[in-house]
Amino acid sequence: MNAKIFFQRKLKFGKRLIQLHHWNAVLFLLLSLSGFILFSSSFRSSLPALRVWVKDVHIWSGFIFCLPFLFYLPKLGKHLITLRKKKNHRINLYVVLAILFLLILSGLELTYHRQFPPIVSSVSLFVHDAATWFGVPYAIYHSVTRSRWFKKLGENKRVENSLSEPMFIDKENPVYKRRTFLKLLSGSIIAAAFLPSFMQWVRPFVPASSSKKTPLPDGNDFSPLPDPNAKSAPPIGGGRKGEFRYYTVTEVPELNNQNWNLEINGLVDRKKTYNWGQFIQVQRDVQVSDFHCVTGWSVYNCTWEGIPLKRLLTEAGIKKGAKFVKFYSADGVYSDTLTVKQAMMNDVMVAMLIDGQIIDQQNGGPVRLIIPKMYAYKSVKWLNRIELIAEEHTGYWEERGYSKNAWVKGV
Ligand SMILES: Nc1nc2c(c(=O)[nH]1)N[C@H]1C(S)=C(S)[C@@H](COP(=O)(O)O)O[C@H]1N2
Ligand SMILES: [Mo]
Repeated sequence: MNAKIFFQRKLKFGKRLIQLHHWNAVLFLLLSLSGFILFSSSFRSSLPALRVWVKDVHIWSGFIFCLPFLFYLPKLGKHLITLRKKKNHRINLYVVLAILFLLILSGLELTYHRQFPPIVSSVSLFVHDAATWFGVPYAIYHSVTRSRWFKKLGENKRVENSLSEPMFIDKENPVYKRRTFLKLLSGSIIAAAFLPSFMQWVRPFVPASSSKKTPLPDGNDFSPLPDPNAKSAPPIGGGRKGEFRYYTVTEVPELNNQNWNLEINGLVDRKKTYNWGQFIQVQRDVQVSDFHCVTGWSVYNCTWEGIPLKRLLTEAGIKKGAKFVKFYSADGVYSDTLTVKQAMMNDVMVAMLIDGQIIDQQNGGPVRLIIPKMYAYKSVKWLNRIELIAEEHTGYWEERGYSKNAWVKGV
């Protein structure tokens, strides 16, 4: 082939790659921003309805993001040939492709996570997070060090080459030294900016540090504290594995003997209000179960101690017309419902202790609902009222787009 034509084709190929690359950059930015909003707990509480919408945006941009990637893959071989003399560019390409592959694969699993057992989703979420923690700072570093502005700063015009020419690098050249220094500097600045939130993410996965974790200040104040059952302390489940991500759509309520009680009313034969002193007298059971959030994280082997809901409902006497059970939170906002049949499942529990300790304030204490077979958006925290009703009530998250079907596959 004529050398000139060959070179022109190569240029055209390069231009197309650059166009693809720009699309990728825009989509990657959109994905990072929406992903950050989904990850951040402050957005979760301040803009709850936005979250469901942002999740859709994230998933759709993820799908669109795959398109340039699919166009590119068949051309990968050709691209690698143009890079054969640029080792650093090749390494960069492999790193980026590996990150994208992991992000896309885990992202697909998370999109269709209901088809998989929760442990698979836990792994996917971990991979998705880890690839993001590595990929986003890397992408920022990449776009900074390849920007025109940065290159000017390094005054390295003579070192920069066209796509095809072999790179000549003189490591003693002051321009090269300056550029390397600037790269190191920007790399460190970017890494330092991400470090604090990265450490926060990584903590639950480091066994030694999670046990040393100082508990959050607890604004709840109840006395006397319940004596744990022998099966709870030490916990028969051997202690939970994993960390809760504390979620709330409101301020965290501060509860105590005065402002908390548990009401059972609506379509029941015997309405009942328990104050704290009475409530801790009710006979409690202990059960070990896993806790699954629909966003992909789980806490395994929780030893819960509390009152089976069935026992409370049977005591209150369910009237004929009652078809649903509505659960209220002391936060005044959150609620959810089960059918009476679901509410009578043996493992639905009004829980008061976890692993032998009273459920803390952030975790929904003193009393929260536990429904092991369903996603945790059903398990109302700061539970203070159980009402038997005739017509279905739509729960907080279901109203905002979560599925009414909350069954966890394979549990
Ligand atoms: N009152 C109240 N209960 C709630 C929520 C909430 O925001 N408010 N979030 C639900 C969701 S989506 C999950 S995953 C679990 C989280 O429990 P945790 O905050 O103890 O980890 O609580 C559920 N119960
Ligand atoms: Mo959740």
